[in-house]
Amino acid sequence: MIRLVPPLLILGLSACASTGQAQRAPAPAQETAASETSQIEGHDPRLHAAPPQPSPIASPVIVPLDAATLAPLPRESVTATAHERTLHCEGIPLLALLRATGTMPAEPLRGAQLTRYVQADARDGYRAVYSLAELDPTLGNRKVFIVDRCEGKPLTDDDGPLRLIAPEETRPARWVRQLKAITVIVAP
Ligand SMILES: Nc1nc2c(c(=O)[nH]1)N[C@H]1C(S)=C(S)[C@@H](COP(=O)(O)O)O[C@H]1N2
Ligand SMILES: [Mo]
Repeated sequence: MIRLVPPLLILGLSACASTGQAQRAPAPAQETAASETSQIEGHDPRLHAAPPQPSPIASPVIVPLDAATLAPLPRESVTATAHERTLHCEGIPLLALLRATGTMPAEPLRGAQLTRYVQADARDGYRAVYSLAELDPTLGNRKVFIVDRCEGKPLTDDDGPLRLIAPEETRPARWVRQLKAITVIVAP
């Protein structure tokens, strides 16, 4: 009976038993030569993308929200309706704050500037982002305000003292109450 087993199979079985590992058959000589050739072609350095360059724009940049920064900025009236309630508020365009602090260029955004966004953080941990491109008057041209008064009164502690309001938006989900920080970030 044992004489019927081919001698090569017996050799293979004994090799596995001695190392305890699966054995891999060597590739035929012709195949090895072909794959070596294609590897050399695939490593032509002229065909490689340039490595990522570090962003020339600082990130993250914390935008000051103190009275000294906000006081000289233009104030506007803001009327906004959400959840069937209309608010009459006063505040500063977010665009004006970003431009005054150098985080938004005066010219239309281009190139890497299109990857920047504004992160708004609230004291209760709520956060929302707006892209700079949304705010750019030549792109999204969306109005967002930092308000400090509504219905002729300063905001309550629950809402303020500062709140974001985007009057063009149907749902007030990004109208961040208890605004604590504004940070301009380049998308990683
Ligand atoms: N700080 C903070 N701002 C917030 C929220 C929040 O939970 N915390 N909720 C948002 C959502 S989802 C909505 S709908 C509105 C609710 O605003 P209102 O309480 O003035 O109606 O606030 C937004 N701003
Ligand atoms: Mo909401």
